[in-house]
This record gives sequence, C-alpha cells and structure tokens, in this order.
Amino acid sequence: LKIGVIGVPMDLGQNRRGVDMGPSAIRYAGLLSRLEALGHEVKDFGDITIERRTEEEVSPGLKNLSQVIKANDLLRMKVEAIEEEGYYPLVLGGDHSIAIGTLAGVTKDRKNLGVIWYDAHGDLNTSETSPSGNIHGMPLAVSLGLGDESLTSIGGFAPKIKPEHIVIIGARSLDEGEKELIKEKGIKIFTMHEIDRIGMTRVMEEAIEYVKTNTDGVHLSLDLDGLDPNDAPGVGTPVLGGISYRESHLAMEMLAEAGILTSTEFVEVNPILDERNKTAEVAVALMGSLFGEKLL
Ligand code: DIR
Ligand code: MN
Ligand code: MN
Ligand code: MN
Repeated sequence: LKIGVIGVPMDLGQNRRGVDMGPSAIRYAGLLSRLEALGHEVKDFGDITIERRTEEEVSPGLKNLSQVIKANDLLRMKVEAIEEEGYYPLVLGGDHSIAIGTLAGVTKDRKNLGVIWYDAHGDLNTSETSPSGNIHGMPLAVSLGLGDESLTSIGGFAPKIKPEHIVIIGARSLDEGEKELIKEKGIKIFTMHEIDRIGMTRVMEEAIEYVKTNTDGVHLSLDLDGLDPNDAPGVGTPVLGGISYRESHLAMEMLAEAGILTSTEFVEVNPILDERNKTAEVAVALMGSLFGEKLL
C-alpha cells in the first residue's frame, strides 16, 4: 500500500491544551518505520498549518469556529491531493474536529462512504445540543449535514455521509441530543453494552458487514478515548469502562483481514496528559495491526 501520513496539530475543537502535539508524539512513537517494516511505501506529507487560539468568541456555541473551519478546509484539500497521488490517507490528530476535513476530502469522489466511528462519544452534537460548545463533539453530525452551515458546507457540498452507512463502536457517554439523533436516524451503534454482551469478534463481524454494504469505500475514525483510560490515558475526555487494548488489536486485525478501509484517522492523542507517551505508542501499535502486522 502507498500510505500518505498527514498531521493535524489541532487543539481548537476542545478545551484541554496539548492535543496539538499528538501528531509529533505518534511520529516519535515510530509510526513511519513501523509501517515501512510491513512493506508499505510511506510518505509523510507533514502537518497542516493551524491558526492560533484567539480570545474573542465570535460564534456562541461553537468555540474557535473560524480557525476550525480554516484548518479543516486545508485538511480537506490535502486529503484530496494525496488521494489523487495514489496514497491512502492516514490522518493524525489533533482533536476530533479534524474529522470534518478528512471526511470532506475522502467523500469528494465517494458518495456512499461507510464510516466506522470508534469512540467513547457519539460526536453527534450541534451548536444547539452541545453542552460544551466544543466542535470535537460535533464532527459526525456535521458530516451528516447537521449543524452550522459554515461547517457543513466545507468542500462545497453536504451531507458528506449517510446515516445508514455509519457504525459507532465503543460508545459509553452520549448527550441527550445525541441519543435522540441516533434513534431518529436509526444509526447503527455498538455501545460498551453490546461489546460486553456479544464480544468484540461478533461486533466487528457485524460492523464490517454493515459498513461494506452499498458503500464505495470505508473510513475508520478512531478516537483514542474509545479505549479504556487504563490503556490510553493521554486523552482529554477519558471515560471509564472502555474498549481494551486487546479488543482494539482484534478489531484492527479484523479490519485488516476484511480489507475494506480506504482511509483512516487516529485522533485525540494528548501527550501532556499521557504517561510517557503510552497513548501514542498504543496508537502506533494499533496502526501496525490495522496495516497488516502479524506475529507469525
Ligand atoms: C461531549 C464530549 N459529548 C461534547 N465529546 C467528546 O462536548 O460534545 N468527544 N469528548 O470525543
Ligand atoms: Mn471521544
Ligand atoms: Mn463527543
Ligand atoms: Mn471523538
């Protein structure tokens, strides 16, 4: 595979500082050599430029809106460009608001993209339902065409994806508006309850079958807070009772076997909150499995 790595040093989509250092931490943990060792041709396209945080809040309910829009538009163009060069986009965050730009880029020529959203949260808020005003809690809603037009219109078209092509895995913290939206749109979701009850093997079998049906590509958006904070402590919004390291490896291995993914992003690695870069190392280990690593 030709893999194109893009870093997005973004922390404007949420309140905790440090997640902008995620791409550096992931590279430092050995991402490029790990993927090269698997025989892939890996090219690092560097980082997207992110504007500084400003004091004034111009748009109530949407923190740092203008900077988030600019960064995501740059990311969208970068993703489109590297796909045109024949590379598989591997985007490193940065907070989860960057999924807006990634998805805008990869849906330029895919009108029925499947999406796996691996996360403790639904990221289905809009400025009206968000308890925080943090845009990292909104990218899945934005990609469905819901919320502020300045965000949904990035790339010049909306929606980017359809509710019936999405599967959420690992959820254990949903806001009221998100719960309503999941029910209203009939979004497929495997919460921690289902993972406990039927096991990760069956969850992934069903999820893979679901997202490959009637789709023209599949994107994996993996928020490190989907994992249990014991395994991935370096995240801004940890939630107890998450997916284990082992279950996550299994999930990545099953995705590798299925061969359905066309793009991937790993987000929310925050080195300031981490324990000796453990979370970045976990991210790199999982990317190893995702791109074909096997013991024997
Ligand atoms: C919460 C937290 N649902 C919000 N979301 C997070 O602010 O919208 N997403 N942490 O990853
Ligand atoms: Mn999350
Ligand atoms: Mn959220
Ligand atoms: Mn998220």
